[in-house]
Amino acid sequence: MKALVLVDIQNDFLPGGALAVPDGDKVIPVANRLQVAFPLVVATQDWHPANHGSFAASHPGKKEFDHIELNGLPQTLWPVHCVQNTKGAELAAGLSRERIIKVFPKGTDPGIDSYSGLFDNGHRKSTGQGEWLKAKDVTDVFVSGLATDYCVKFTALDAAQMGFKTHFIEDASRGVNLRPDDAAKALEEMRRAGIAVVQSADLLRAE
Ligand code: VGL
Ligand code: ZN
Repeated sequence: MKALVLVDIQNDFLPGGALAVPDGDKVIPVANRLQVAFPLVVATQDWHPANHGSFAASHPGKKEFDHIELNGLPQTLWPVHCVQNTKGAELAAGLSRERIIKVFPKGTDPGIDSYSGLFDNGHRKSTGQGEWLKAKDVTDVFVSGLATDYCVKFTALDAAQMGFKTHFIEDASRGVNLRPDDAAKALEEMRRAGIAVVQSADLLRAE
């Protein structure tokens, strides 16, 4: 059984959003085409409380994109984004919703970030997504969305670590690229972990 995992395709990660990913909106039509090619589609949703520890605003004297230690873990400080029950946290308006059978929120604990849709950054708590997919007899996970160099990469790495045959859909994803080569580096890191890099056309052709 194959599952499509749509990572954080939310307003705040689109151009004009609080933590805009360059060309982030370009993944929406690709994600919509892909959904019909999969028997199972799930999504993750970055879902932070307003005082989340990953926000620069939660640390007086610190600036956006500074690096700190948050409860023993390295943490990049982000602009306030994806605050629960705000417009910015909603899934992108253009994203088809009919086939998404479950949405997994993450990053809800103010004390720890969660780039991966499966575990928090300290691997202390599971979101339940990996276990849920296993219970549905999913063997192959296809990860796409925003952002390649953060939440997409860590979701794919955790899926591979949990034993799923994991695929990264390159053209259905975009990177933040705080440094210009971050997305390219993420791709290499995923490859080294045994994750297959594929294009949406390869998957749609097979239909
Ligand atoms: C993300 C930074 C902070 C992401 C989420 O979805 O890639 N990046 N929160
Ligand atoms: Zn976040």
